[in-house]
Amino acid sequence: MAATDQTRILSLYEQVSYTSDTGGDVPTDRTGGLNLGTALNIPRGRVFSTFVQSHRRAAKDLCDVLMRTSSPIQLIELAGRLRDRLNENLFIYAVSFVILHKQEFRNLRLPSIVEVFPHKFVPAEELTKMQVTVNKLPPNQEAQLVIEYGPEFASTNLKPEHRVSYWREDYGINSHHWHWHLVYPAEMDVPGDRKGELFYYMHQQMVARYDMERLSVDLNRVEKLENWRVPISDGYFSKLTSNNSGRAWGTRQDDSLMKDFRRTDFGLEFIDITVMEIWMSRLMDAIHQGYMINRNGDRVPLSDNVTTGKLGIEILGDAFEADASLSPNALFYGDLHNLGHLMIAFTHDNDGAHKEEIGVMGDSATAMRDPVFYRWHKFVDGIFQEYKMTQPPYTLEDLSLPNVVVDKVGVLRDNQLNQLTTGWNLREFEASRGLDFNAPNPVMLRITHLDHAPFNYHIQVTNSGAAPKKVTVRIFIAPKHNVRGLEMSFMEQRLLWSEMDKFTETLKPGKNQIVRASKDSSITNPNEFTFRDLGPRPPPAADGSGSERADELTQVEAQQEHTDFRFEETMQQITRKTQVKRVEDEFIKRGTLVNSEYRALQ
Ligand code: CUO
Repeated sequence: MAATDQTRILSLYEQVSYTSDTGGDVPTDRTGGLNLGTALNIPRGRVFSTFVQSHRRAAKDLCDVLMRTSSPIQLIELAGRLRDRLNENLFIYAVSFVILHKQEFRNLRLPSIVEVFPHKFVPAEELTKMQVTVNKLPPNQEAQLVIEYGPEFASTNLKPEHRVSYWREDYGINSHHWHWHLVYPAEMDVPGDRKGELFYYMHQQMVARYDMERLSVDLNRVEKLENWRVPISDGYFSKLTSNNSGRAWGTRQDDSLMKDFRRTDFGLEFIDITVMEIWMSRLMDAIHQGYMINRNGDRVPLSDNVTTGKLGIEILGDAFEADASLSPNALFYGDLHNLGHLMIAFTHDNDGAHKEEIGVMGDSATAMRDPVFYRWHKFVDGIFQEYKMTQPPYTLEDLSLPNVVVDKVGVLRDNQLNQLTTGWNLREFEASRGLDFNAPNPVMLRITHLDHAPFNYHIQVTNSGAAPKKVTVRIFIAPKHNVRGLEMSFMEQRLLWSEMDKFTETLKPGKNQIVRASKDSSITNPNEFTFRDLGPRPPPAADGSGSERADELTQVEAQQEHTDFRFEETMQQITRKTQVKRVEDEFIKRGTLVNSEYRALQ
C-alpha cells in the first residue's frame, strides 16, 4: 500500500461536521447515479445509532455502495463526493466499516474516533474554552496549542456511583466499544463465525471488568436492570454534545422511569414496555424449553454441544442483540437488547414533547459513560447465563490438556512480584482534526486517562510428552475478595474473570518458561492511531520491496510509543494487589461445575 492512500483517506475524516451542505437529496451528478437507498433518511446533525434498525439499514445501504469501490482512490473519490450530504456519524461509520471489512483495504488504518468526534469525549465547555484561547492568540503564533483535559468527571462524590466515573468516562473504553460494534455489526452481512456468541462474551467481559473495578473501590457489584416498571435510581448528565454544533445529549434525572416510546423523529416505531417484557419472556421460554421457533414454526435447538451448525449461545446472541438477519424469528423474539438501549436513552423525553436529543445510551461511542449501561448489560448477561446453566458442565477432560501442567504463574515488574500498578497517564489528540478552530497551528488535547505500568507474565509449564506441543495460553485476572472482604469461592468469582491475553506457544518437552510482556497482549493492546501516527510516510524503496512491511512497522512503533507508560507526577496512583490464576487450575481442583452451588451464590 502506498503511504499516500493512508494519508489521503484521512481527508474523509477531517472536520466532517463542517461541510457546506446541510442535507437533502444528493444530485445524481454527485453520486454517479448511485442508489443510496435509505442512507439519506438520517438528517445531518442528529445522532446516528446502530441500536436503531432503520439506522442500521441506512448504514447497510451506504456500505453496499462504498463496498463496490475497489481501490482506496475510488473510495476516497466516491466518499468525498457524498460526505457533505450524509449524516456525519453515518458517513464515518460507513467509511470505517468499508476500510475494516474490505480485504483490499486491509492495510489502511482508521484514525482515532476521539479525534474525529472530540465532542463525544470532551465536554462542550472545554472545547469552547479551547476556541476562546485560540481566539486570543497573536496572529503569528508559531507553536501548537496544547489544552489539558481531565481527570474531570460528570458527577461528584455525593453519588456513590461517582467512585467509578474515572473508569466509565475514560476515552479508551468508550472508543473501544465504538470500534467493537464496527467490527461486529448487526445486520451488515459480515461473514464470520460465532457473532452472537462474541456479542455475549465481549459484553460479559466488560461487565466483569467493571465489577472488578467497583470492588476495588468498595462498591457492590452492579445490579441488573430487569424490572422496567420501577425508577432507575441513578441519573446521568454527560456534559457532552452529540454533534459539533453544540446539540446536547439528553440527560436522565435520578429515579427516572422508563416509558413507552412515542416519538416519530428517530426512525423508530412506537415501542411498549409490555412488548419488551413479552420478548424477554419468550427468550426465557426458549432457554428453558431448549429450542427456539423459527418463522416456519420449526424448532431450532439451543445447545452448545453440537458438532455442526451454530452453537446455542450464538443463536441466542443473534436473537437477543438482535440481528434480524440472523435471528431465527426476529418478529417473535424482537429486538430486545438494542431497544433497551433506546428506551433507556429516551426516558427524559419519550414522546419528544421537549424536543430533546437521545441520551448517551443511544451511541456506542458514549454509552459506557452512563452507570445504567452496566445495569442493562448485567441484565443481558443474566439471560445468557440462564442459558449457560441449562448446558452440561464442562468436564475435566474438556478443560485439561494431556501431558501439560502449569507449575507456576506470576507477574513481575522490576522486582515486584504479583503486584500490578495502575494510574493516570496522558495521551495527546489533535482536536483541530475534528473541530474547526480556525487556528494556524494544530490544537492539541492532552487527555488524562487510565493506564497501567507495563509488566511481564512468567508462566512455568511442563510438557511431559515426548514431542513439542503447540498450545493456546489464555490469561485471566479476577478479584479475590468480595464486597464484604471475604475470599470468594470460585463459583462466586466465576463471572468476574476478565481475559487479559491470549496467544499461542510451542512447548518443548520438559520444563518451559514463558515470558510475555503485557504490552503484547492481543486483547488489551489498543489498536488506535492518531492522525499524526497515520500521517505521511517515507516513500517506498526504489524497487518497491519491503514498503508494506516498513509501513506496518512504523505504525507499530507509533503505537508502542503511545502505550509506553509514564506516570505524571500530580496524578493519583492506585495500586492493587492482584492474583493471576489459570482457569484450568481452578477447574482441575474443583472438578465439574455444580449448578446448585452456582445458584446459591446468586
Ligand atoms: Cu455494546 Cu449494548 O451492545 O452496548
